[in-house]
Amino acid sequence: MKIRSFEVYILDLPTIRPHQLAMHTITVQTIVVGCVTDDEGREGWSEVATIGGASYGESTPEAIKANIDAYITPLIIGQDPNHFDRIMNDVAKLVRGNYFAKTVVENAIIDLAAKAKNIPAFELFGGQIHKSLPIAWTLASGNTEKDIEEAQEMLEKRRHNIFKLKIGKGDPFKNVEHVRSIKEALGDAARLTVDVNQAWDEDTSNYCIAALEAAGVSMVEQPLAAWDFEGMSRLTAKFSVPIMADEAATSIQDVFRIAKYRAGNSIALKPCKHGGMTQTKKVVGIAEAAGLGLYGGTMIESSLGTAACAQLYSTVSNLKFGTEIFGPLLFKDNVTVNDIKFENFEVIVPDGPGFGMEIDKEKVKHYAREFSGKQEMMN
Ligand code: MUC
Ligand code: MG
Repeated sequence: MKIRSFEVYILDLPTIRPHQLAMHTITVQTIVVGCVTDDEGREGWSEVATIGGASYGESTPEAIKANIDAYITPLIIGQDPNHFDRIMNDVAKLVRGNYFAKTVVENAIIDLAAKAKNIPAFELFGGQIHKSLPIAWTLASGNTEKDIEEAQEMLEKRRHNIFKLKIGKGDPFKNVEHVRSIKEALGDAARLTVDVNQAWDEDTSNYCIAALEAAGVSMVEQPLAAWDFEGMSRLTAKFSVPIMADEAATSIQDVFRIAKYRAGNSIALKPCKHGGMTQTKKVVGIAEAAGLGLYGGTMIESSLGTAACAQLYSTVSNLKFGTEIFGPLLFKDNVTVNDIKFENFEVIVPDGPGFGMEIDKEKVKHYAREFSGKQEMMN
């Protein structure tokens, strides 16, 4: 079994409503889809999502595709997909950083290797511990009344009872009032967390986190800039509400530093940030050893990327904060034939071969940028 080709597509998927973060409002989400083929004609598919071009992180969709095409694909052609860890170790010797690009590549190879064995990918990571996982929804319409209505609808439908509020954009003090109003309206029926996406300085954080704690918020994600480990450390020591590292928690070395200096007492996992599934399991190990709480994070992937995250998170024994892999529910359309199921406040982990998803090539074609010149697999 040998890798024959690797193709990368950039897709733009419209969302059902604007999704407002500190640095960008998503109306169309850009995902990067990878397809690996082997010499027997099998395929493996993968996806990572990016937010707001270069405004959220350094890995833009265009750079992910360019770096895979130019630097990673030549290293993996002819390799045996079953040895994905060895392949990615070899890639790491010649390609620095580029975690999102490495995730596209490793995930597609894993999907292929698992499908060839006719097993779900989680079997390659120790097997499934959870068949379903608690699932948060992000309220990010930018309007308090709309957010309350949306949350009440989710509670009634028994789809979500954990809500994350994106509060990095605009006046921090008004945003704290926004959180307080939502908490008052929902009461004990829901758990509320907030994500600041690096938008505050330490003084603002000191004031606002105290107010959020008093309002009954149950977790504060990335209040300070990703580089500010010392500030995160001081906030973690000062407050009893859990402080989560997200943008700061990328490489396994960064996560080790967070653990060592307690620059946050919990970690948002995202395979794309860490460089793939194998690296994510190492992050889990560091966090477990250091007693850090874990969260099954998202970059707002569509059904394909969400399935991969769900499968990996299902192998983690304790996700203290549950997951937020709601991406497929925010898109008007998805790129797989089958959908991810959400019921009873949980996401059901797909358990078919590979990531358990069947790709819809017509949809990939439809949403892909610059389709001309695509290779035979898409015909
Ligand atoms: C982030 O920063 O966590 C996850 C959920 C959401 O609404 O935005 C993302 C990114
Ligand atoms: Mg976050």
